[in-house]
Amino acid sequence: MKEEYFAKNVESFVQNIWHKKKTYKVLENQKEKKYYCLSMLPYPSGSLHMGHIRNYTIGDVISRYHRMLGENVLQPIGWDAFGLPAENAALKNNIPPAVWTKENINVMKRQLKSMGFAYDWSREITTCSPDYYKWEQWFFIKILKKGLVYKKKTSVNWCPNDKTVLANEQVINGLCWRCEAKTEKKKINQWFIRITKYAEELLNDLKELDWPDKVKKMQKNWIGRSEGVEIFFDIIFDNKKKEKIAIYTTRHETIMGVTYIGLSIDHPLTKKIFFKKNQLFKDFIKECNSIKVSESDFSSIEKKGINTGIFAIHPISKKKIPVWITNFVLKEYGTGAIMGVPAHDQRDWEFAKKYGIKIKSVILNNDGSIPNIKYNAQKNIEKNNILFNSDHFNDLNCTEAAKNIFDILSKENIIFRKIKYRLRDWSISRQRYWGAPIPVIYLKNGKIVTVPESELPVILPENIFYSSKNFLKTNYKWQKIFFNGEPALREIDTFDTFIESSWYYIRYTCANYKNGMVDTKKANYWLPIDQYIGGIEHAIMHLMYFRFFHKMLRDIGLVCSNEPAKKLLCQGMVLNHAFYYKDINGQRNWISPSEVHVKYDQKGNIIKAYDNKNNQLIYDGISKMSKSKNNGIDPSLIIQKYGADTLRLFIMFAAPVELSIEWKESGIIGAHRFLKKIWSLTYQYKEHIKKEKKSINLNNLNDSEQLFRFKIHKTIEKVTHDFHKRQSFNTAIASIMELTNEVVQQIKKKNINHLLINEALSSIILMLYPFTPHICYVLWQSLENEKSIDYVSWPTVDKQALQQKKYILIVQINGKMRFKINVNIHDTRETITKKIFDEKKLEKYFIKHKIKKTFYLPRKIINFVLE
Ligand code: ANZ
Repeated sequence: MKEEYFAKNVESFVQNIWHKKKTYKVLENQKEKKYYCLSMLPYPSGSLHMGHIRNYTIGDVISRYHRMLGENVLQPIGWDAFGLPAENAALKNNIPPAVWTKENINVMKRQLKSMGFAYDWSREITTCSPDYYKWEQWFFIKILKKGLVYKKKTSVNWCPNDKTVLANEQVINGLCWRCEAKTEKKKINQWFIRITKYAEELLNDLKELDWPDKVKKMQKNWIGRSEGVEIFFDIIFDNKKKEKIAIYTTRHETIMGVTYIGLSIDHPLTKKIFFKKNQLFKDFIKECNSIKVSESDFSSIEKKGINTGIFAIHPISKKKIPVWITNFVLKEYGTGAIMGVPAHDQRDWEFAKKYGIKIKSVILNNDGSIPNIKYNAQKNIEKNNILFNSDHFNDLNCTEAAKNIFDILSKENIIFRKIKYRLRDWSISRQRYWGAPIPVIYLKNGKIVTVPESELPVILPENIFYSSKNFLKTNYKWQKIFFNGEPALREIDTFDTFIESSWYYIRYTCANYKNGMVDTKKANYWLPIDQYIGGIEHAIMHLMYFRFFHKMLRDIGLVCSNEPAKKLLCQGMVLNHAFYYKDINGQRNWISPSEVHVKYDQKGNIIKAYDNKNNQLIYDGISKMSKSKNNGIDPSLIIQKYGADTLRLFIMFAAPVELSIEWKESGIIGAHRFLKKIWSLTYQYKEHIKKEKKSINLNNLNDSEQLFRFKIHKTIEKVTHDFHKRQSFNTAIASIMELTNEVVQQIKKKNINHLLINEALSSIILMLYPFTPHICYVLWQSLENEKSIDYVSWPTVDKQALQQKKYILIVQINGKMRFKINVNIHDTRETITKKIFDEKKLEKYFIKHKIKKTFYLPRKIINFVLE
């Protein structure tokens, strides 16, 4: 151990040992308790950003802690290596996506290693490798044969910028989740997986999960279970009853307020009424199809429709009601037809208002008044609101009316309870090159067949010249094949990359397994994941798909658990200040933090900001570190300057894991200073410790030593609690720092008990090890411990030490602290007061003045108010 702390030397020394000894390689061991800790795998975008660093540091801290508890810990890592950015980079730099991706992986792998994460590198996965995607092709065929996959021409979300289809989940507020271009609707042939078959289970099993409520709620809303009824209405053509159509409603108690029927443009009846020849209809369809909004925005579009001139018969009043074709009724929800109740539904109201359709209110307000529906539909209807205008249902509340109406209509067999879901089947084909090929072949006779298992994987050609067109589309050499001697064509769409990330966590349990997708025995040993860590942005897509995949894998017998991950932690973002200046064209130029100079006033407000070229900068506030605002900090630079341990410590100390961190170089400096302090403390004391290493004789401790020992074990207790029960790592670190300060105080004393200092320092080093493993490795070694810290257990609390016999009471005079007194735990207030009066240093206060009042807070403070 050198006198001065050089993070770089320490870290490369320790990382070398880990690498050589394969310290974190694990095998299945039925005798040991397993712990599977997983951080979401990175996309190899080029280099690690601070968001990655935070995610992976949290995972590593938790993993190392569980290792110290004696558990068999699996912490793997891999690369989510397919995806669009590789194609864009290929176009820009004229290199094949595969080359770009692999180069990035190499860079990022080095960075991960420099952070000292305890990964089992023997299980590393790269999803663009044929060894990996072979098995998802195999799985696709398996579930296709089970009826869980189908191909359909549908209207899909289309990103005109990325020129590919997006799943519903990939459209956020009408924008592409990746490039934020406005999405469009387009009709194309797509492969789908029937996630809807699992809707009920995906919803119900949320209850089992120890996941943040926010994520569970988002999933629940996305699945969108709705309990309602289908009601059949008779349809009259040319004064004759001709058809029955079903509408879906969740509010059938409003049936007496129905003033029209609304059909979607794709409803079978719509097509029947208007033959293609009808120009009015054709124009309307064309107009509707050109509306470039996603489904989520449908309710807010301008309502439009055409009156069909056809009527439906109201099933209770038997009156004729008009049938309209509308642009706001979705084809794929419910039955694609609605009963319009404009008084009580805003969308229906907007439509009725526009076309002068009757609006009839049938439910009173909460206070019994008649609703004002002049400007809006009625809002805030509750189940106990009373009906009016509703013939023999008048005076019933909504619940009673719903029951009565149901009973009446069910006698005629025209009402049925139905459960609907918002969740749609997952469209998994992408019109992109850089993805796993879908293992399907199109025969000349129009038949579609799957690739024989013996021919898997269908390998994606890698060393290619890349153009903006879908490369597979123009690569006839690859596309044209012979199947059973007949010329045939390969599918040129590739899988949505969310497929790869839906099952990688299983493959880690048997990463090198050659005989199948999953080695069931190993998978069942490790699964479910005990702790999963990732960003909240994955709340719906990835976290839903991977639950779905797990259930399908269970149903084909490859795993036995119901859910992939028991516990989920969503880490907060890393934020930084952003600055820019506008150039002559009005373009914003975002300046990297390393080039920004800021002057502050006394209150810490920014007075002036400028860059290296002296451009006056505009402060844009604090926001997530991002490429678009150029406000990211390169982790490698921080590691180079201060070391990985400092970065790890800062990241874990700056805020509770689920909240945002504000980047502060001063915080980094503080963390570094703390590590230096521990280093020099250990350096100073290692000689004494060497000499006096005996077990502590607890009977010989004096009062102050007892108190010190109490503090040591109280800290272990607190930190353990913070780790285990609360996952509150920042407070754990704060407690370790406090104990360190106490050690510093202790060594200033004359009679130092070196054994106690050793106990304190050792506990500090052990508790810090999950956060800053490199420095702790060396410090531990320097304390003459034979066993490497990598194999030492988490410190345990000595209950005896916690039976505190003494404590410190603060003595205040007129509210100011004047003294600290050591008192026995059983001392009464009288004894304590007497002791204080006997104290020489306090004599001067009590001789001159009389005591007016005394405030006593047992075990904490005593305050004398003097006259
Ligand atoms: C009558 C009614 C009266 C409705 C009222 C609401 C309020 P959730 O709860 O989200 O499932 N609806 C049904 N199918 C539709 C479709 N294909 N496109 C657009 N809207 C559709 O929503 C169910 C409600 O959404 C249904 O209940 C129906 O309007 C509408 F005061 O029927 B309601």
